[in-house]
Amino acid sequence: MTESTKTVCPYCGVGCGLEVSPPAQLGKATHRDSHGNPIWRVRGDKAHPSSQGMVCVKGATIAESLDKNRLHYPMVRDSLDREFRRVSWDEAFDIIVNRIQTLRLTTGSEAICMYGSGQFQTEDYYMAQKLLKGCLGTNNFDANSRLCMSSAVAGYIQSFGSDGPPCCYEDLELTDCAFLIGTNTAECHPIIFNRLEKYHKKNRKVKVIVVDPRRTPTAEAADLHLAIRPGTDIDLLNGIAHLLMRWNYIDTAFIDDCTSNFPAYAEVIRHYPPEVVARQCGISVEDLETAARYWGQSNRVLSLWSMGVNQSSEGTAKVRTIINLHLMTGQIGKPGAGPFSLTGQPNAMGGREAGGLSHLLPGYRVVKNPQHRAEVEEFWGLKPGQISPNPGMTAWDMITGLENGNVGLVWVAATNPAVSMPDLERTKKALLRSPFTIYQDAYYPTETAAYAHVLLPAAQWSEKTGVMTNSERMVTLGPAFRQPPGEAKPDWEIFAEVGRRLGYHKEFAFANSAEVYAEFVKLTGDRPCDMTGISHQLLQQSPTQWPHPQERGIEEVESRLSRIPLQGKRLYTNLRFHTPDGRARFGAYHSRGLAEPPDPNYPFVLTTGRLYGHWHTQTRTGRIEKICQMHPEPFVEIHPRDAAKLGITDSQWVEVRSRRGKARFPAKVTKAIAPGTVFVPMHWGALWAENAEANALTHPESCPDSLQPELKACAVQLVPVAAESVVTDKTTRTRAEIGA
Ligand SMILES: Nc1nc2c(c(=O)[nH]1)N[C@H]1C(S)=C(S)[C@@H](COP(=O)(O)OP(=O)(O)OC[C@H]3O[C@@H](n4cnc5c(=O)[nH]c(N)nc54)[C@H](O)[C@@H]3O)O[C@H]1N2
Ligand SMILES: Nc1nc2c(c(=O)[nH]1)N[C@H]1C(S)=C(S)[C@@H](COP(=O)(O)OP(=O)(O)OC[C@H]3O[C@@H](n4cnc5c(=O)[nH]c(N)nc54)[C@H](O)[C@@H]3O)O[C@H]1N2
Ligand code: SF4
Ligand SMILES: [Mo]
Repeated sequence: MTESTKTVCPYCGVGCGLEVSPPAQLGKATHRDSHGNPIWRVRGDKAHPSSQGMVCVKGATIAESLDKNRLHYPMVRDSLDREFRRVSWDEAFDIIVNRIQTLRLTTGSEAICMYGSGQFQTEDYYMAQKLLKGCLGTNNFDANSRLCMSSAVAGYIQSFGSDGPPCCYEDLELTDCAFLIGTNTAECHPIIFNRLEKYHKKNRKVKVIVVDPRRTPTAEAADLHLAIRPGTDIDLLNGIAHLLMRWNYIDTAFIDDCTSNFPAYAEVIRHYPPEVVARQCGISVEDLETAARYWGQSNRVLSLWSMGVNQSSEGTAKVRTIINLHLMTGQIGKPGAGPFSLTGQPNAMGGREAGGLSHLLPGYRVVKNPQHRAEVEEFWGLKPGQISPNPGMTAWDMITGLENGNVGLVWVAATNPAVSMPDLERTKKALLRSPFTIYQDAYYPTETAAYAHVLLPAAQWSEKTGVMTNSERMVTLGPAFRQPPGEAKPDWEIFAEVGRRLGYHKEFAFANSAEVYAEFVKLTGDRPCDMTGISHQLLQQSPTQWPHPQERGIEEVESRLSRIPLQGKRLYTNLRFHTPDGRARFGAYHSRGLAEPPDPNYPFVLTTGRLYGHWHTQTRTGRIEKICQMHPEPFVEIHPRDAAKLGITDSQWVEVRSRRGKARFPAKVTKAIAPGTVFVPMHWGALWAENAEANALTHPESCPDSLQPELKACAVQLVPVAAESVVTDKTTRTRAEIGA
């Protein structure tokens, strides 16, 4: 084969198009990794509408990670202190199905749960929903997206009556003012940042504002950087609103015709005068006024946000407070404007469409809505009442469920909770108590494998065919173009086989993922995320954005959805929303601050996040030389003033302690971090460094609406310690060595 394949990058939610060609091409030298394996060539797909040929270092090097440290065969063990033994798929399926049947007969399905991932393809997500929420009758399916964008989902639903980011990437090149809050776009959504940067450089009148306690590469490029204290976003946003109101930059016609609840909001923002807000946020009144002026004087304002907003105990309130600013100034439903949540994972959006959180059902439906449940039951051919009316366990509920004995089986797929969950000591203890853990991953070892009774080898990107949706609702097909290693199987096939063995033959009679997708899209008919016109066949021609109803149905569907236009790049262009009265709702929120504010014992706020080259828990990027050279070791960023007070010098070792645990890092003394705040990257789990886990320190306190944990802030103390070395010999360590 010499032809190239078009696909989508499996890392971040930008969703860049890639073009991949086989290692050996006639007349050209084969590119090999350090083990001599031939490496597929990757370049940007110039025809992809989202990325236009651009890629970042992660996408460009993805092929180098595909063959290293893969899990090849199903493995089982009776208890966590035993060694794994290789078994056939048949035996693994028998063991799993027996466990599930026993639990259904004894404790009931509510003791069964699955923790999945925004790195699933939509087909994987859909099969898992049908298996758990449909056939087993438990809503205990949650995904790592709970830790990622559930606040954005809750905020959109509360303000607009439905989930769904209303903007598109073209807006980056049409705006007059980009307001980036809680997002390090330059490192985490690099191609979105490139598009904005290029446009900003050419159009100096365009303003870029960045709100982040760190001076990130994103903040470096801004016209105005507001280095607010962590957890003061609502103060800032209400403070901007206060000034917009005072200076009469508000759009009264829009407020009157298209929104509700403005009076309650107006009452709240009255309490946020500039002097109070500036003090609270730790910024100057001038900077606050400049931000409000940039916003108020721009014809088109686009706000972008990600984890600095969502990962908060008031995450939903923060999202709604951003949306409020758009509503009060009429900045929505037009080119270059709108509240744009950037999704983190490559298919977090597909997960939302397929109902991949414990309170959702496929097609932007919710578990609590009786009509939604009835529609899905009927479609799946289940008896009425089969879908439980109760939202299932969230990711953190599964941990507490293990603690209190309510969970009898936990099935983890495409996520590495032994690194990425909050309060790791508690998480690991709970995992150790699990009666039965299935772990389905592409790589071995990972930190979570140490807690599994059954390991199932997953085929990953390049080895399975499926669909992903990016931040701008662009749907792209990722076709298989290589064989999976050993006996690895696509996630959806594993779920479907378990379904058949549980007796649901008809429900899981799919020959391929195109058939799975075809069934899934039918459930989106007449829904805000209507994609009934999309199929694998259509996507083979080109990626496409939703809404995308079947041609013949568009007008009919539009009229049923109160004439909300169902095609086009932007949502809400007719200024009608999915709420019962068609109006967008203002949310009226006072700032509540951090769940665990600093105090004399724990005087610093720790914030955590990402670096440009690494992806989360390093299962791929830790095996790519170029990336490891870029980011050789973990560190803690400390402001020079704080470092001087504690007698800490650059590169000196520091122990960071919270109420829950501790970790050690070399200090990076830098003005890039606000005084009183320290930053640690999340990428170094127990396999990759000694005691450098960010989540040894974090807490699980969550937003009451979205149930998303506040991974962005906890109180810590800093203690200088003697020098030592940190980075370990990668993947050769045993279970005992990683503390399992
Ligand atoms: N290179 C790389 N890119 C990625 C990923 C990766 O692992 N590596 N992961 C992907 C995923 S899943 C996600 S979710 C996204 C995350 O993308 P981002 O959200 O951009 O990344 P983070 O580094 O987690 O956090 C962003 C910023 O929030 C700031 N912050 C902390 N506390 C506060 C606060 O109280 N207020 C405000 N305004 N800001 C605050 C932090 O200082 C940090 O710079 O990245 C995606 N892209
Ligand atoms: N302190 C702190 N903690 C955080 C965050 C933070 O900002 N700070 N961010 C949170 C956020 S936003 C996120 S998204 C999470 C991410 O945290 P995780 O989800 O734990 O991170 P990953 O390393 O991406 O894990 C994905 C796993 O899926 C495997 N995999 C890849 N492809 C496939 C496939 O096709 N099938 C299967 N079965 N497996 C596959 C990979 O090998 C890897 O083990 O971390 C959260 N934790
Ligand atoms: S920006 Fe995101 S989607 Fe694009 S190449 Fe980089 S990691 Fe992949
Ligand atoms: Mo994420």
